Amino acid sequence: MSLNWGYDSHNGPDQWHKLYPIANGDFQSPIEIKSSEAKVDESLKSLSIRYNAASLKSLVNVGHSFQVLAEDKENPSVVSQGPLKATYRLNQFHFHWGASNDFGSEHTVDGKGYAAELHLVHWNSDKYSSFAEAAKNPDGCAIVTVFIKVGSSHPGLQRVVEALKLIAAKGKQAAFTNFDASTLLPASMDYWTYQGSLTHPPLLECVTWIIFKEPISASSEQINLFRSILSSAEGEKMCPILTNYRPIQPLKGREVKASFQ
Ligand code: GRE
Ligand code: ZN
Repeated sequence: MSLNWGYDSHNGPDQWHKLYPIANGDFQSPIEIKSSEAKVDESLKSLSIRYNAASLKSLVNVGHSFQVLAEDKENPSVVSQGPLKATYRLNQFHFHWGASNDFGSEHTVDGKGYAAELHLVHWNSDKYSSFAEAAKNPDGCAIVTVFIKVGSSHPGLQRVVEALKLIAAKGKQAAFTNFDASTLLPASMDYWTYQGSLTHPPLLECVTWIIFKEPISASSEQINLFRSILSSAEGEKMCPILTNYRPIQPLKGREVKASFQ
């Protein structure tokens, strides 16, 4: 694998194990959710999400995707309850997508993928002092996940996609404040949960995944704008990020729980 991992054939998901052997570990993500095999768990509490619009700060092009970064020290946005035994702070959110609207989500449900997938990435601030420290532990991170299907335009997402022109090239950053990330959540709080990993290097097995059953809709124009951001830096040959999802990984005996019947 070349110096930098990515999603091309020479540096993509099939190559990652060479530098990150945990790629073949027992708790890797994403997975296919088989809805009929998910175990309904009556003891799963409903999720508590308390997002604070003031905690979002900036938008950054990280070369393989873009991220909306949160201030996670003071007045953080948090998630707790559900399968979680602690309070987890929002660190950033980002999306995964594909070259066409037929695929692009990382997780799949009963063999079906969605056009895109939103990851709201949180870390356990009751036990750890930073995202980096938390990510070394199985109870370190919680990623709240929302599937995105193609349909009507999403008003909450519109502010995000309109700002992408400010960060077209790798390494660019722009202010992105006063955004209520809860506008990106579906109406139903029904979810699946399982224990897994970050879906790109370093692929650490630190994630309690919380995956909402109900997708949100975005227009094909909005998803097209994801595909307009570049993996190349300013002045380099322009290279749009057409795809950035990892294929599904083996379940290896893990249990997927459902919060709903
Ligand atoms: C991921 O989703 O794979 C991820 C993060 C944050 C840091 C590293 C990482 O969400 O791999
Ligand atoms: Zn992700």
